[in-house]
Amino acid sequence: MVPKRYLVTSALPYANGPLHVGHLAGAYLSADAYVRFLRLSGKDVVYVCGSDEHGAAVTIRAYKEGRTPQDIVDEYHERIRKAFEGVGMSFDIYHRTSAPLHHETSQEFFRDLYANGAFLEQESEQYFDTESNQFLADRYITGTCPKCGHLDAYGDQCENCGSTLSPTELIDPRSTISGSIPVMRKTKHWYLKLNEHEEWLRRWITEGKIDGEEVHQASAWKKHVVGQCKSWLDGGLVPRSITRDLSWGVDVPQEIPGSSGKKLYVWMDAPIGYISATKQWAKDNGQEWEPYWKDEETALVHFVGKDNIVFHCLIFPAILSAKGDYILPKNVPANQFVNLEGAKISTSRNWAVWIDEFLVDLPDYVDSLRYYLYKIMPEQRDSEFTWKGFQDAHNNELVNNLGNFVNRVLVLTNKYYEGIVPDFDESIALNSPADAGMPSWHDAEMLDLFDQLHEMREHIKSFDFRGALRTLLEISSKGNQLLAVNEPWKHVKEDPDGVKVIMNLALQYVTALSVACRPFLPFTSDKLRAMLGLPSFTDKDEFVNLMNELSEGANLIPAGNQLPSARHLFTRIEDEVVNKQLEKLKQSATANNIDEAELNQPLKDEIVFQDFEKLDLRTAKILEATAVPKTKKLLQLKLDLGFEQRTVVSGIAESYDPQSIVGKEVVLVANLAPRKIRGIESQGMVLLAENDEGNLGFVSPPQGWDSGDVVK
Ligand code: B3M
Ligand code: ZN
Repeated sequence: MVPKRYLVTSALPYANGPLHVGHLAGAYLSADAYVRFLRLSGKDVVYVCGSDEHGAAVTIRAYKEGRTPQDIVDEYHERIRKAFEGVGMSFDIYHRTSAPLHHETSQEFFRDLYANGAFLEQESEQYFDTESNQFLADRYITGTCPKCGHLDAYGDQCENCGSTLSPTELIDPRSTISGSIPVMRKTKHWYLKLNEHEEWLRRWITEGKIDGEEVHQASAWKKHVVGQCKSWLDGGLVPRSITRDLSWGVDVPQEIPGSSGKKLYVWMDAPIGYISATKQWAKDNGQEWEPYWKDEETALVHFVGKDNIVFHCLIFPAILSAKGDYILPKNVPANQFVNLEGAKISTSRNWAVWIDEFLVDLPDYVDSLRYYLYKIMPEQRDSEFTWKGFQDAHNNELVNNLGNFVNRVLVLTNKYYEGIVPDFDESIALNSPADAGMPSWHDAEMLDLFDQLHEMREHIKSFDFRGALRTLLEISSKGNQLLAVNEPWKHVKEDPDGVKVIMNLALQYVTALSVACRPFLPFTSDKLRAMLGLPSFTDKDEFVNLMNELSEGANLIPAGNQLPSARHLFTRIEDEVVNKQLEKLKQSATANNIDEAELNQPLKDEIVFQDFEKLDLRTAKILEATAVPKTKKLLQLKLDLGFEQRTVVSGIAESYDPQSIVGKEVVLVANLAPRKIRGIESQGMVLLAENDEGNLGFVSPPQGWDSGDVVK
């Protein structure tokens, strides 16, 4: 069933620190492309987000800086809001959970769940900090992780091994507030009876069904999302505490006995922040909020990072179900994490690319940052941000592909036709007169464009933004190829009519790109529209119109349209720009004791299986090993492949004594083109692993296998 409307959310960032590229690549840019595309497709969509202002991290920072929590959230709410604005996030509202409307909405949820018996009341012993005079839960207490020994595990989670913990499990616990050793004190809290939701949640997650009726397409959920939920469900859901003894947060409604000094646990109120934001949006825009949260014909989609999966797939749905008459999400397409130059992004250790700094240092490259983050988006597995990767993606794909195509078309249109889109004679556009009545090759190319845009649309609908971006660039590559094959600059004199067909078609391609790039590169889209002398967008229906015009064979940009003078879409990023950023990171590493050893080798760009298939790897045995004269690092090896022998030069002299490796079984890249090394023809390459200290070790096949066996 096609949804009547969409309500899209992105995780509410904690208002206790600035935004970095990991945030954007996690819960935000994917949602922005999705929402922009829905709007361009004429859909009724509301996109809500806002600051999550009650987390422990806010009060801990306030305590450490001698400020109030309100001070902290006021500063970071504004900084985060501005950073999102700077990178073109198209929220319909960016709200905040310290707003009274949010407190009212959260308390309404609490009252209703309390009244309908969704909570368990339980007294328990909890750690108490006698110095700061407060109970310690979640991030207020740290200690050694009982599962992995990590010294700074939190009371609710170990960031090192990802385990969910409770404060009493910590070894050598200490208060994050005062550093003191806490004591145990009795206290009463309310617990969401999550165990009572286990069965329906399991069917909802794994089958997409409620009471036997399909409510979402389970197969469209990412495997790692379902996997994480199933491991929680298989472990058995237990009642989960949803209140805390805190001074900052949403009050437990005061009429409830024992509520004094009690606040809602941040993960109880934060997801309700999506609802209060929708209410505020409706108020601001004279709309009704309830259809977006209560009508089964609404598609609710939560975009989050992988550390928020359980809260959005199990806990919040249980709260919505217990509240009654709310819809559940159709999908939670969570992303994994982005690392930075080989190490985990860390706010506390200033190991990040901060968005507000990026906007100051590289204000003209926001779309380049968006492009690169879509390109490396951690949709199925963690990925790596490197400044070199950013520079290459910009220079090789945006400048050399998209920018180059657009510039050639505009320059040639200005040169041949004074910037006026040429009309053309359909009969010229036929492959031959015999084809009269058949679609001209101009039409055929336009239909091909339709197919590519349809493919991009399917990628976006299945939350495959990397695939959609690849398709977008394929359209631009096709445009470059169109010019390279037909070489209008060579034929414009002797075949002016034929060149008009080519240039008109190329201008249709550029126009299509001005629409299709908008979900990803909104600023570039605006520039392209201006360069084509076309109106900018209202962000409504443009993609629908584009596909209708293409399917009807209509022109996207009319003949006679006047283009302004051509200008470049992108400018290259030079090495010194990137080196300056790398220098900043190096200083941060020094200042925060992030040593080289921690910076494991960043992953290279993703390849496809066809790339791997080109390699021919074989097992081999070392018959002889001798040092290469006048070198410190090189050994000359004679290898037996079973069916032949090879000479290979390998840089392992500092890791191995030659005699010690005779007879060793290794893996050889057997189809590597031979190359001369110090005058010796090396016929292949032996696979070696390098550790953090730079030592090299052979990658060996299973013991005693024949030489020449294929390694897959
Ligand atoms: N404030 C952000 C995080 O866990 C958290 C998300 C709330 S979404 C309702 O990174
Ligand atoms: Zn751990």
